Amino acid sequence: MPSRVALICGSRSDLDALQEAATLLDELGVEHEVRVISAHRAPELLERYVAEAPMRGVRVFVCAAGLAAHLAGAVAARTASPVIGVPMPGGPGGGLDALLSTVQMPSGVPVATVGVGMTRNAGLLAAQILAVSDQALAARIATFRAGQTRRIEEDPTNQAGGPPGAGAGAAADA
Ligand code: RP5
Repeated sequence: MPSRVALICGSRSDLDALQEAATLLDELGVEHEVRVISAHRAPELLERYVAEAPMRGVRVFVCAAGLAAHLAGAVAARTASPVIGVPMPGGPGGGLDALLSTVQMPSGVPVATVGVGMTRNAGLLAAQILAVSDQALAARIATFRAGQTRRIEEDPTNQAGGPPGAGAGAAADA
């Protein structure tokens, strides 16, 4: 199946965190591909990747990067497809540095920015964007959301299954 979401990070050091977005997309049945491409160390590769990914079916880009986090902005400069930025922690600003680098885009080139390190939310937002024109996916997301609500309602102290929505099968167990 062709990839519908591109998950890109700026360094191998971001990869484990980005995997949480991949896991969420797996749970929702959304095809995706993962790449490590530094906007600073490999700008030409990034340029080629952004140009070619839509031909494989990619419709949304998720970009996770820390420090001077220009990855999402560099991708957004090269595509009119939706770009979701994930500022990564680890820099001297504890992620605030990356947050500002990611979110403060100039007028005309938006990046939808999620919270610091919130790769899972980025995956969910990517799925929600695709679901605007995919009723079956919209139904799976509704099931996912109902599941995390139900788990809270059934266990008000929220002890049983970890954080709401966490864990394999979250989309399927509602
Ligand atoms: C950014 O700088 C990366 O996205 C990563 O979050 C951070 C550190 O990268 P490495 O020095 O670990 O490759 O470009």
